[in-house]
Amino acid sequence: MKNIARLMLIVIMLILLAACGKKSNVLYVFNWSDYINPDLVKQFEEAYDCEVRESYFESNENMLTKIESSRQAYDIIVPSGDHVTILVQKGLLEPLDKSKLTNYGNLDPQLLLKAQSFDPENKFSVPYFWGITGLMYNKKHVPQSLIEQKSWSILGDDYFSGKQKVTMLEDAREVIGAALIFAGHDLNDASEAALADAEKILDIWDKNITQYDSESYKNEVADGTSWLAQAYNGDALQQMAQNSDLDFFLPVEGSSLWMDNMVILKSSQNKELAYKFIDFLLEAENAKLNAEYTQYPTPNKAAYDHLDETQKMNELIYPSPEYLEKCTMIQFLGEKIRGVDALFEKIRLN
Ligand code: SPD
Repeated sequence: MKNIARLMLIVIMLILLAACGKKSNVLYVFNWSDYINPDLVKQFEEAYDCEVRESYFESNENMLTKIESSRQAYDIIVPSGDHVTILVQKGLLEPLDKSKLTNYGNLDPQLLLKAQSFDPENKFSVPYFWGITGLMYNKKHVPQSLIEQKSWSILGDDYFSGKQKVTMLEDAREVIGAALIFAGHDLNDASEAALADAEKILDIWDKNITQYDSESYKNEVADGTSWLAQAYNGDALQQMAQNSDLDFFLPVEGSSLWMDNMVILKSSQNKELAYKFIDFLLEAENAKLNAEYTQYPTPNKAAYDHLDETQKMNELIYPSPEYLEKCTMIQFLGEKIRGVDALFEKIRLN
């Protein structure tokens, strides 16, 4: 009996010790993977004596499903613009108290204006990074002659036929968007006629596509598992920094533009800490370190001004105004998204 009591005492002491070791001030952040400089997270934890628990998603759609179905109370999430609108309409976001964001003024006013297309008045979201989508390839496997045209058409090239070496993103708006652009339509055109044209193109490309994926593609082009992949620019540049066999281009026909944003969920249990985290990432030097790490274009003007010239001059990160003219921001489509999603499902499953 005595032994049992002693054992129970030891167990209770161990539980208490474990609890003491844990931080009670925890911030739950739900973000895209490889999208934050880990040193900044550590610095924030030290400065605010807290723990940041990060979890990751690979598509806006998966993020939304998780937010709506999981019992995990996230504090901050990082949706793309069209999904900010969806989350606002669902009543899931906290209107921001900008007086708590002392570094908000560092954001580029022109980009804040652009963000109003999905968040009028910039009421619920803080731009985190923007970006552009293109094609990453492995030079060891894709001959230069195929790249010269710099066209989306490479996705359907016979060179890849039967080889299972091409991937596209697990992102309906990006996949359908690329086909719409290639067919000469606006990226946000979800009319029946435009989607029918996109489908014809996707039927050709899909013969070469081995998977629609937004996570493993990064390493797979690097290790030769695949040779060509539709890719977000920062993801590609992160890989290129480690592997000189890799390269990336922006298709001549134009591409998609998007903006990912920090938002606080209404259900957040730790809003004060969430504001501190967002403000910390908005601070100029921190935003600069974050941009250097992720290789994505920053909407933080104060950070941009202090970036290294090589970064600022890199047109794969900050494309020329002429190229940007050919690009379109992914917009919220309302009910019309059903047609886009249905086509993506059809292509993926056939
Ligand atoms: N690894 C970070 C990827 C961020 C991509 N977000 C943009 C999605 C737009 N369709």
